[in-house]
Amino acid sequence: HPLDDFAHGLPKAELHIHIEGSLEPELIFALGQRNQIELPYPDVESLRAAYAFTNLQSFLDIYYAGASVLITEQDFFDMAWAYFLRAKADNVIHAELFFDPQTHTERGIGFDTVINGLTRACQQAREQLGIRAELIMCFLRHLSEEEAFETLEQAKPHLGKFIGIGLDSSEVGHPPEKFARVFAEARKLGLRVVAHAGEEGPPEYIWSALDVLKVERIDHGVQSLKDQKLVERLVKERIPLTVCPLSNIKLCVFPDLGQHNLKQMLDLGIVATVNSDDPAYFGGYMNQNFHQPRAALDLDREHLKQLAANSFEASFATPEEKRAYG
Ligand code: ES4
Ligand code: ZN
Repeated sequence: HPLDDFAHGLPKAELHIHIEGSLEPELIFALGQRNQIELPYPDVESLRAAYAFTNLQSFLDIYYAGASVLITEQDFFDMAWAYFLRAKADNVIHAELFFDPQTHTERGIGFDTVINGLTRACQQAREQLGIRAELIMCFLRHLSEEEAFETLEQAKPHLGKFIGIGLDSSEVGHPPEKFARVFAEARKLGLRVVAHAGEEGPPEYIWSALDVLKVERIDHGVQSLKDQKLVERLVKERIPLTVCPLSNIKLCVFPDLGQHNLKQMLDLGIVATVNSDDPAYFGGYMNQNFHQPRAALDLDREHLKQLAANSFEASFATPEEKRAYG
């Protein structure tokens, strides 16, 4: 479709990608072999066949298992580099990558190993691909506040290597307020702040992410349209939502793309962006997250232009970088 060529050609920023969710089954098996790690699946095909999710938790169980093959700094580099090559092919010129240090430190992998491998890939992406790449460290919300504080301590020697913090993993039952104090400390350190909210959880979690954690963007936020007052606030304050259409379908947040609320968001004036979330698990990188909703929701040229423009507005690029992006 000509509009898909148009969307493909637009320079874009990707703001919601879990780098561990870019680990393709082929790379999981290659790293498993390199590190002599037994996987509970005999081959790539049977692993891929297990990617049939019913909700967020059913996905997270497999996602954490996949990440168990990551051992060395080179493994983290290789994972991120494979993502940057895909991003380049989709005309992503700015990327803010989530990483989950606790998924690795819990298995005895050093915080330094994780962040140094990822940082080297980000540097190489700038130098060789012209992609401005930044890291955002996420706390796992199913773990305790104390464990989040320990992770922030481990991160302090690396403050120049990541621009902000986020909050991910199992949402329902783990409201933003649980992390009020650790987010306050991170803000004092000058870090940017985002959180997943309103993916499966209620609009109340979006309110508390804004009012208690004082986040600058909401990751997902698709439940916000249930709350008229919240919509008014998102529009008025230009609070961006990093929406992940294919993710929402794979995790059964919406029954199909034709029922996704992305187009409504744009028509209401919400600063919505499109992102891939965990592309190796959800069936597509950035451009697929433009093409499939474009077809299912009959998005027009203006919607697509707005999504690309929103991605830069919502990004943590500096004002100078934003000017350079046009
Ligand atoms: C995630 Cl889709 C999603 N939601 C919450 N946490 C996550 N971690 C990785 N993908
Ligand atoms: Zn996510």
